[in-house]
Amino acid sequence: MNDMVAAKLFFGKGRLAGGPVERLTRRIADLGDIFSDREAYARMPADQVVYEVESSFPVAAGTEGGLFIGITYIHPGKVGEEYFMTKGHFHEIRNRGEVYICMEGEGMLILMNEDHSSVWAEKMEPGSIHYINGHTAHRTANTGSTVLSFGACWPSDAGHDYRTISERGFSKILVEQNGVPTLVNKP
Ligand code: S6P
Ligand code: ZN
Repeated sequence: MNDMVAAKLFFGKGRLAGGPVERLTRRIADLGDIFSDREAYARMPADQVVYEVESSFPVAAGTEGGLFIGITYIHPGKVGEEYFMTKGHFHEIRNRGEVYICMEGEGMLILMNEDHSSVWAEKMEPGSIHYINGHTAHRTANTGSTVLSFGACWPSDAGHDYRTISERGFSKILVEQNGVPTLVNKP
């Protein structure tokens, strides 16, 4: 058996274990291009953790037909009225889809079509399963007061296009309005 293959992983004590797992942490300082309220962003502690991702890559990146798995943990918080969220991306190979399964907390999966003309959102709650079509940018936001965690599974040749989102953003942002998560046009 290929010893690089993470044949079986366990989610225990709130962490992924049992195979080779890569961990990354995104802090406020890493997310300068995603939050809309620049003044509120400047007031945030640069080292505050916004989200963490644990990923397992059983095959080499670019392998056609393989799958990667990961768990994302988004901490509760806001920058101004905008909820803590992931950078968001299209897949480099645009037609590659993905599945998310919410494990704990509450949040929203924010989706945008390829020409940026349409943005919509699905509520995430423990047990909700989300099919993300190819050609669709995806980003998640924590709208609750506890950690939002969700599992993800995506094709190992999908790749990530962060640049398009970094340059143009999503055309709508998710903010709290009267206590309710609301999509509004990007200012
Ligand atoms: C990968 C998948 C997730 C995200 C993670 C962080 O295709 O969609 O594992 O990587 O939720 O989001 P982002 O946008 O910073 O990669
Ligand atoms: Zn993805």
